[in-house]
Amino acid sequence: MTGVASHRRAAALTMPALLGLLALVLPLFRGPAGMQPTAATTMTVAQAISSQSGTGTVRGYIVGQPTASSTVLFGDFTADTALAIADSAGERSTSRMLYVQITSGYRATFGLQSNPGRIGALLTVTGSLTAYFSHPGLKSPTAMTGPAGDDAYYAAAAGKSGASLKSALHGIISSGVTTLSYDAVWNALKVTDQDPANPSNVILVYSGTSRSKSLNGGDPGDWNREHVWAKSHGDFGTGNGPGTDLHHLRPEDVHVNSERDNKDFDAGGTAVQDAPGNRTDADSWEPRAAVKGDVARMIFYMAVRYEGGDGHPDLEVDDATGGGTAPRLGRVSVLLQWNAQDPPDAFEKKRNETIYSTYQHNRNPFIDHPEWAASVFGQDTFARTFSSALATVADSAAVMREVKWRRMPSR
Ligand SMILES: [Ca+2]
Ligand SMILES: [Ca+2]
Repeated sequence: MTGVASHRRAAALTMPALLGLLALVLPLFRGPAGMQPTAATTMTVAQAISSQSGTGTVRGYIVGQPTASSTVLFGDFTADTALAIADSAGERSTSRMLYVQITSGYRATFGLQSNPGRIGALLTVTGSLTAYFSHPGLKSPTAMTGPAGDDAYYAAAAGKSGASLKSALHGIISSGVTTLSYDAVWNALKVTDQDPANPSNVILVYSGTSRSKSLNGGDPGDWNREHVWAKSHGDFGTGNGPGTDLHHLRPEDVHVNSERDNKDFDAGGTAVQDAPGNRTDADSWEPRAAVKGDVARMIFYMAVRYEGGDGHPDLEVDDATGGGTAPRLGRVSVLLQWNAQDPPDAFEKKRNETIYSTYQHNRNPFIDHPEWAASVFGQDTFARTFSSALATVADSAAVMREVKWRRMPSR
């Protein structure tokens, strides 16, 4: 009991202190205000490659770590000193990449060895357009910023953790939101879930299949609109709101969608025949490895976005399966593991960006900051579970004392 309490106190003290320090230090990394670029001068990576002189501001997707003129690491990063950016998040050809030097002040924030989750994220960088690793490059950066999600958007969450972080994020992702009709979701999914390798198709979330966008519907072989947060868990239906929120709606095969039904998420079960890598049993569904984290982050988003008080139920995670129609979805302990196992990839980040810029104008904070999931749902959920277990034990003890007390006089 003492151990848990002191652990919570330590976490509560150190997280805000660390984040507060970051908030103080981060602005220093951006260089003097006079050197901030104007948006009008921002170049694409292709423009920067063909214009290797003077200084410039370039925006592109982080694709890897260059180690030689024609070698870029796409994983297992070995240093924080260099980045490759491209106009497409899935670029693999080094001839279409710009190599960016990361000087010491930017390494902790942007280096890939320390921040592998930055792969696929947008980077805006200002510096000297000159060869680096004998390749078109940008050196001596004077400003580096991440996607819109990084800075201004999350300002109200700076320095917060646990319940206060959750509350700040709820405010951020619930303001200025455009809600879609359920009918509009069809066309939106054709954009957000487009197959990067085939613009005529969408990728089905659980099965991983690439299927024609035009096969949307309710017949066998069609894809339809899967509510990853099953809509019966809170019974929110398909009116504008949680039932039409693109952050948890995904294309899925009609049959696979009905197999998942309204099951909670948990590990285990038997293999799902037409959705390789997925498993299911009577009360739970385990998605394929490549989308385990995506599923977790969608559920975390829903629990933070919907807090009641706006005509919609307060959706919350719990650590159970088979919870029925209560506005709860589990199991949070497994979802936290999946979030850590399967960090946000380029597809998921681009999807978040598209929902933000084109449709709903709000973001999934756990795609931008997967580390926030443990702060919001980890120690707090654990502490809640623990304190309710302790309360139960205390209640039982009180009942026992009362039973004894009442029995005493009669004897
Ligand atoms: Ca994934
Ligand atoms: Ca909630």
